[in-house]
Amino acid sequence: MDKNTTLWKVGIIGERGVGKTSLISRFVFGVFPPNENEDLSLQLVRKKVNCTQKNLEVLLQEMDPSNLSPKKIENSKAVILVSDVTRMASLDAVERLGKKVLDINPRINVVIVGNKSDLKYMAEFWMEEIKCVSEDLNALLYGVVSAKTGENVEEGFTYMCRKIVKGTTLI
Ligand SMILES: Nc1nc2c(ncn2[C@@H]2O[C@H](COP(=O)(O)OP(=O)(O)OP(=O)(O)O)[C@@H](O)[C@H]2O)c(=O)[nH]1
Ligand SMILES: [Mg+2]
Repeated sequence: MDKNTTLWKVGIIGERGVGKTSLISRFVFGVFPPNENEDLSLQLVRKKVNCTQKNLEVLLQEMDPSNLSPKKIENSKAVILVSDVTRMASLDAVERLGKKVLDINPRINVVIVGNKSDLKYMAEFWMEEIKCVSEDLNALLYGVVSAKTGENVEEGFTYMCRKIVKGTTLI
């Protein structure tokens, strides 16, 4: 990494099975389901982001919601709170986890996504409900995504980084 590169740690948090690993795999490697030989949940995964103003790379880390590490959250630039649109309880968990994260690091950028948008016909919630939670948590960005089809995944990550860059004067 050259000295002009900025590296941001980004935590991925959400209840069991919402698709955290799948989103990382889709974004970083462009594949779904994740390669069985690579346990992404144990690794920090790095990826360049196409952001005009900066050489920017993100270091993604899936975090265990039952054992959030204050140190990791303090060191993260952003957190992506993931829910599964087919399970309302997973959005309630996002609200709860988001508050915990913000207690630890009030300056962290919060992004809220409802994953599995390809299962829209089974959805228990959609944009309206995600918007409510995102207002409560003062989120930078929210939306529905699908690790399976790739809908909004690359765009969402890129847009998140561009928004953070715009709002950041010093890194
Ligand atoms: N239909 C659909 N299924 C998905 C999507 N993303 C993940 N899944 C499925 O949901 C299940 C859980 O996905 P994971 O990526 O392992 O979820 P996780 O949040 O990392 O799970 P834990 O690490 O166990 O907490 C798997 O069966 C995936 O194939 C999606 O966008 N659409
Ligand atoms: Mg996982």
